[in-house]
Amino acid sequence: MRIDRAEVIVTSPDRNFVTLKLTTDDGLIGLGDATLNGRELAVVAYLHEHVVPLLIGIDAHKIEDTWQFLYRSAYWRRGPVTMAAIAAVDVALWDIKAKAAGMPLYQLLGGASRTGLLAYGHASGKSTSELFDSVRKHQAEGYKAIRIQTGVPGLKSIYGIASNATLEGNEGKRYDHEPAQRGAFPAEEDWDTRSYLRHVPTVFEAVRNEFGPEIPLLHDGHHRMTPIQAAKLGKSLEPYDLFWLEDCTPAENQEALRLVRQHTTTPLAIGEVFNTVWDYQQLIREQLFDYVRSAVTHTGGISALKKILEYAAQYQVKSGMHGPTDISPVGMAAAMHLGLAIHNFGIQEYMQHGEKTNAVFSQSFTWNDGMLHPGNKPGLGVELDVDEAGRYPYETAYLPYNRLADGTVHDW
Ligand code: KDG
Ligand code: MG
Repeated sequence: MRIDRAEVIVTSPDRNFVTLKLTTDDGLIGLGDATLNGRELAVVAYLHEHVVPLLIGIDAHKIEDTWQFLYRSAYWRRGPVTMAAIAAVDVALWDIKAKAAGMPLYQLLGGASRTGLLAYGHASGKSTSELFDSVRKHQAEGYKAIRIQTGVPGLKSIYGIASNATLEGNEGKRYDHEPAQRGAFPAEEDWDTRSYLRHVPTVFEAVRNEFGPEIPLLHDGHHRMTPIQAAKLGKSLEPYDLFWLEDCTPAENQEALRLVRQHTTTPLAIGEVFNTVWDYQQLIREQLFDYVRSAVTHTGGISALKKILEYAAQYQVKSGMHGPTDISPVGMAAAMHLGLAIHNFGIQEYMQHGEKTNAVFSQSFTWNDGMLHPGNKPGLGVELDVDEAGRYPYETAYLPYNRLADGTVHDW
């Protein structure tokens, strides 16, 4: 069974997605997600110029060998572009192998370790009443775990608030349900850490008073704090029993979490911008955090993320795979198959794609009573309608960036 055709498909139904489609000489199709939000075309070029030509004629069964070949033969290792490209090949090959076996992919990864995957959604509001409405809406949709993001007095726009899109100047720019916006230049947002640190605990207190102690609540700090600021936030959120505090410090400094850890028992999650096990090495070995945030799409695929999660399991660190709308339905399906099979599953982020996206990618996963399941079709369970994809050409879009009141660029 050899790779006969490799195509890179770019489509922008509700937002941009990059998909690798491999076809074998006996007609099996494998899909892999290579979407890197705001830098999509860099991965397209990497795949087109440097990966696709190497794939034609390879034995589609050789998943590990192909992974090692793409990683080591490039010499220039790691990095989000390289690892998203390798991930797409890896996932497409797993899709093909599972189809050839006539099994849903999770069976090849060891079989189901649970009946479904607990998922969390994104509730947000500029004001507390808007936030409460959003929590209720998520509960009505079945979510049993909810991320809480809130507006901060004095700040015009802030990460994670769906209604940022209605701000003056942002009309019509937002697309899908997350912060990237169509347009030729990143939108500017504002930031003030002291106001944020003062406000967030009051919001969690209000949410606990309104919705009770049971519901798992999460929060994303989105890389904005220094270690001591993050320690302070973690400590002040302890009474509200968070499931996790995510990306409290910039992710590239692994040592930052040592200080945070010394001060707080609030569980920590990090890693959505990581791309190899090397980014996690110290964090896992020193048990400096609790949840691995990597997506299959950004971490070299199922083969590589499975190894990271198996390493993490030795230290009681669990999965919390990244699942915003910039992970395509193909990437989400890969996450669900892996999450179902591993022992140390923690929680899955699940934001839900829009109707146009679901028309391009038909999917077999189920969403029942707050739990996801990848379904039982052979392979990943996702099909790409190429004609439908062709109706939505790529559109330039960027994530926003932050400036402080004095004009200094800050982490976003
Ligand atoms: O592309 C960037 C988004 O995926 C990111 O901002 C979403 O932080 C995020 C999350 O936790 O979902
Ligand atoms: Mg995040």
